[in-house]
Amino acid sequence: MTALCQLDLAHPIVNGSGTFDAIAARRAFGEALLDDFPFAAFVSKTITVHPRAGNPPPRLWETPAGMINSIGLPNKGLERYLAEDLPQLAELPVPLVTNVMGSTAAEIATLLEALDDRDEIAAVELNVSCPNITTGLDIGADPAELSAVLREVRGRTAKPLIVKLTPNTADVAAVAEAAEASGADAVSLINTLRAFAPDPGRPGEPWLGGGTGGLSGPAIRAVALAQVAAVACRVSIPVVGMGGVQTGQHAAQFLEAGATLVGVGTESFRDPAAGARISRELHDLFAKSGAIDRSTAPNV
Ligand code: RRO
Repeated sequence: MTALCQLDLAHPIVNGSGTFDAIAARRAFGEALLDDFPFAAFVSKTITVHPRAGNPPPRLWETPAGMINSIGLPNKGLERYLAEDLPQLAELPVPLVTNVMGSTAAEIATLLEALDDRDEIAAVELNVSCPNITTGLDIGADPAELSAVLREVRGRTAKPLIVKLTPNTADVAAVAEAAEASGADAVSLINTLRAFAPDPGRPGEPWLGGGTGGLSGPAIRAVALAQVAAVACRVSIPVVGMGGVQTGQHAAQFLEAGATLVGVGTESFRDPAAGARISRELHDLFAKSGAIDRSTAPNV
């Protein structure tokens, strides 16, 4: 067993928010999905107070070792998430983490309050790191800004609060320290790295409808490992590490860097069962090496 913020988890592999649609997967794979669910906890895609259409297409660009997305937070909004998605997500055989984003402290407070009395939700992840939309408030890039927002909203929920940090900042460890000091129970990182894909047919113009996007996949794994290690040695709250994880060995590298849980993101687009495979590989790796089995040992 692994533990994160009082949640007992069967193993340390979770999904990165927005990279696995459990409702669509259940439609496609039926009850088999529930029998062998790929993740130890399920993190929802980001929801906002009001519905959002997302960015105009194209929304994806493939790079040599990853992809750039500019999805732009399309979601049905808080009210319809609670009414339509939550009952379905509550049927998953693992704890549910709901990911939220707001462009003001007031919006975030509204989201946290609305989720607080829903027993189906085990924890909340606050996304302060989306590089794809212009909110006018890059709260996750600056320690003081993040502290101010967290101090204003932290009391609005009794649930464990995971803050998903942005990698697009000068000193991610300083931001993580600010999150811990302002009431975060855990931090998760990294989100996508801000990136640009030129349109091959229109020199100087962006391919993506949203202009810039976020780079994910194997291309960012080395950056993610450096940021996770930098954060893990500066905070005492648990760290959920992710970025380009494709194998059990990659997951082990994140645990060795100080993560308590490991997120799988882009790899699930290629193989929807990647989470289950990676957790098996991780388990086998530790069993074979004789090292402390951090995939089953009690943790933080
Ligand atoms: O929706 C998106 O475009 C998006 C989000 Br909210 C995020 O957190 N990270 C990302 O790469 N894309």
